[in-house]
Amino acid sequence: MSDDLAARFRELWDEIAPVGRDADSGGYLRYALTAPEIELRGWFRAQAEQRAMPVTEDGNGNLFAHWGDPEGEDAVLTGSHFDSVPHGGAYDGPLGIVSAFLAVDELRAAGVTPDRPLVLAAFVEEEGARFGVPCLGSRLLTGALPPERAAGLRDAAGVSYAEALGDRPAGARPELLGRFGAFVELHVEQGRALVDTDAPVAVASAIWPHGRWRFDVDGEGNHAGTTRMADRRDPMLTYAFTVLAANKEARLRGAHATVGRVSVEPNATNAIPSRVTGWLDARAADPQTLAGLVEAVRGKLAERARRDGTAVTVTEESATPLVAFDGGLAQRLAALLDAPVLPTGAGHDAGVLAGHLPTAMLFVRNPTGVSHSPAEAATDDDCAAGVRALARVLKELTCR
Ligand code: HGY
Ligand code: MN
Ligand code: MN
Repeated sequence: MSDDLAARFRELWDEIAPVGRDADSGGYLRYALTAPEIELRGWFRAQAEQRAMPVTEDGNGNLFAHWGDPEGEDAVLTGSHFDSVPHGGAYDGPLGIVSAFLAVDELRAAGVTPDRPLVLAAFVEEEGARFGVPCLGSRLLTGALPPERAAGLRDAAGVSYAEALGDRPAGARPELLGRFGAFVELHVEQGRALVDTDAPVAVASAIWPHGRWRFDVDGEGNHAGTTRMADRRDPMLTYAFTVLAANKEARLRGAHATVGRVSVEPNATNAIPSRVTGWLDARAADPQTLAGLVEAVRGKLAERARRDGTAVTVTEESATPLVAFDGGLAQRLAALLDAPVLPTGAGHDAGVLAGHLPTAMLFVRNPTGVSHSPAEAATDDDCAAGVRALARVLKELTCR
């Protein structure tokens, strides 16, 4: 059935491509449990139904489609997420779900009958773009995040996660997690690691440790025109200096630091801000470097606040330790696919599940090397190669 796989990929892809796409930027606004993502969840259910795959939910907002007994043990899980960052790319997340459905088609067309249940997952709020904690669905499922913390998370409009979930009973589901024997997530590559290679698919070795730190800087709101420069306690200065310091400290360490989100109160052109809030996204190849980076930035922030006469509060919003994927599994899949093995600085639900079951990731080449942006891309041929690779891996893992 593989001969027209690229065409079948494009056909299925075009069903979801318009959902949640912003006409101006071309990026996606698919926030967890909002209309576009709910529409994609409906698409997921329809695709599962077309394949006679019953769908279950885990109470946390995660969806599962089952090939085999939904209560069956030692299942192989595959899938990814639908949600996006604001104006994100098309492939980050949905590629892993669309590819999983097509991989099921490939296996069935080849007459494969798995000896283990095969489960497709759509994890909720992987980006943390609405409620602020990434991999919220997989963290709840695994117990990495207590439901009471999730219930209190609020989006920009003040809607809590509990309200967004409706009457679902969020919380750890060890009995469900215990039924999974392995997890494989296919994902678009989010850097340039495959751009200059002839490999359309790679296997992941690790995810860099990373985290998010919110820093609130409080100063004295005042009039832009009547307040002397010497009399100001301007939090925007403390914030601006911290952004520059984070950039420098990251470069010194070969790490990554980003401040991509800021909020200003009262956010008026002719008013000195009373509060500026920034969010630091920090990542490094190892935990020691990451800790050193964050410590250095916190120190620079405090030092500058003293100079500016501002007050600073730093809150760790999420932290993800180094994820070293199951080395034996990664090597086994790399040999099976004749694919390179590479680390990533991007977080994934696979990084959360890896702490609970043998987990692997497949990356599909992204010719732009750009992600979390409308410029994110993948060719239909490479996506078809990804489906073939995923089908081979799922056959390898589900057939004894
Ligand atoms: O932020 C990340 O690394 C992922 O895309 N959620
Ligand atoms: Mn992402
Ligand atoms: Mn992703």
